[in-house]
Amino acid sequence: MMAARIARFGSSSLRPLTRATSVLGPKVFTGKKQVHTSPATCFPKCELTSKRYPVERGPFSQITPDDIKFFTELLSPHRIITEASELEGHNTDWLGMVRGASSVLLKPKTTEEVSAILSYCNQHKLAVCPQGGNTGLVGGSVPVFDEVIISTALMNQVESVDSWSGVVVCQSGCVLEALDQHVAEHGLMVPLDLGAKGSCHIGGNVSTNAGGLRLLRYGSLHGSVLGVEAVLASGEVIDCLSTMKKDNTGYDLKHLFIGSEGTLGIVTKLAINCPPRPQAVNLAFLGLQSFDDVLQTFRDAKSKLGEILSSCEFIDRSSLECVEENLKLKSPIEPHPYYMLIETSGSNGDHDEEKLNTFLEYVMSSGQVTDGTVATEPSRILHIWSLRERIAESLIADGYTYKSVVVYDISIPLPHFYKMVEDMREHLGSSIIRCCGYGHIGDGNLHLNITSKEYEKEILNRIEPTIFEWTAKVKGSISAEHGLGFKKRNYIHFSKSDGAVGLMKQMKKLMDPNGILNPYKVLPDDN
Ligand code: FAD
Ligand code: 2HG
Ligand code: ZN
Repeated sequence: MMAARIARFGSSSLRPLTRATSVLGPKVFTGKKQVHTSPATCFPKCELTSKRYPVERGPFSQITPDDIKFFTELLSPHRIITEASELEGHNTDWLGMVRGASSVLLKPKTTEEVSAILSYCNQHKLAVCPQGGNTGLVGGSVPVFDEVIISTALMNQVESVDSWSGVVVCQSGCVLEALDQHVAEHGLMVPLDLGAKGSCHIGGNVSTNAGGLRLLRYGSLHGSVLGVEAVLASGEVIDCLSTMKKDNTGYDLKHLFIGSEGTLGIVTKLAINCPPRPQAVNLAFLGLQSFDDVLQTFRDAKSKLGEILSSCEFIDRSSLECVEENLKLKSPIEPHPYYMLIETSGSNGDHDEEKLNTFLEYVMSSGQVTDGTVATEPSRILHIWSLRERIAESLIADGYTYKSVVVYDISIPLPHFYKMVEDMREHLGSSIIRCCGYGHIGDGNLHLNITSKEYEKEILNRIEPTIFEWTAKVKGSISAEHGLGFKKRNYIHFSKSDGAVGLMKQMKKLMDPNGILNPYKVLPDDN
């Protein structure tokens, strides 16, 4: 019995593989992108944010023909969008849960143009909403009312790649996947990977401090980003575009722009430290019977795989069923209550294979893992990754049927990790369709998703603030990697002290005295 199980793992020869292609490339996103370009045919129009949520418009001016004239002269007509049908996708978020009513979108190409736009908007008290790939999940990337959308779509130039140091300097509108392919030509990789790679922009990633699938190995963007160039609300360009790994000259201001979700400045350029692209990548997909087994397997993966462990992801049965049912993807193993993806990346295929096999033999012989498979061919690796990366997309498909998907992205101490899903499922009972959990278990980051038949305030009231109280009680974070945006701003106090929030407000006042940059986002409303 055991020999047969191990054979499933051990028989494959682990071949060197450079994972240069995308798991969820533009092809898959084409479908989703249609939501943004022709929402009426693809997704039911969601209610306006200003109607659905209690929020008051700030004291900003409204756009006038003179403003349009100024922007048109600055950018030329084809880089200013005022057509309602074209704007629709940029007014609506990826989840289809928030919708603004902006009547103008600007597409600058250079830092100087961003500076001129902001300087004008600041003088005329016009609020703005910076937008990258519009894949954010907390309602930060779309206007709440009629803010001017400033898109980085045309700021997609790579300035330099230093293959000695591994540092790439680029504009903020580079699509993550395209940037990764570009640095691959120099034997490097962008130290960030996530399911939205085919659409999200590196500037959006930095502005949200996105975590993703390999934070376990390469750390957060606060470590990988060496330099930032950003434009303040006043139009002043702040050049912190250091390319040095060591630079202790004064306050490290770049960190203010990493994770501040466009509320302190618009990020225009970045310098990123890229590690060498691994030569050998292997991916194991495991089935487990209990959550204790999941935790033990994670601990064993860390100790037995050590430096080659590059990702450790978790999926529960309901999440996998959602991908199987809604996207028709097939699991390579029989149904289990829990699944794990364990990826190794290294420079020596034989060495990695030996280590991975030792680990797998151990977890199988101890009974922690009851089934599994190792992908060695690129196509199988991509298929297995798609089972994990496309869960968010499959839940949206649930949303087509059930009309409402709420996403909770929570950091939680590992012993409590799955208890939260179980408690929430019990708490919500039959009022919902699905309550499932998956995520970056290697970083203690749970994605808890709840789908329901309709958007019902009553259901939301049963989830929030209970879920945040629960998280605060175990000293977790109410936003692990997606940020606060519009939807979570008033819950910040569950994870930050009054003193910390007070200082954040002072910093906002100092850097954006008129509050034009992404208003109604990140910071809580003044009550
Ligand atoms: P947008 O959504 O356009 O904007 C996000 C925020 O950043 C907004 O507040 C916006 O105003 C601001 N912003 C954008 N560009 C700039 C700029 N140049 N300067 C200043 N502010 C700016 N996130 C994770 O952390 N990990 C994941 O694993 C992950 N997986 C995902 C999978 C899918 C399928 C989807 C749809 C989303 C996922 N996300 C994940 C969320 C999202 O992709 C990330 O937050 C991403 O970093 C957003 O990038 P974007 O370019 O789409 O930014
Ligand atoms: C992921 O890791 C994303 O797939 C999306 O962060 C999370 O939809 C979610 O809950
Ligand atoms: Zn995630």
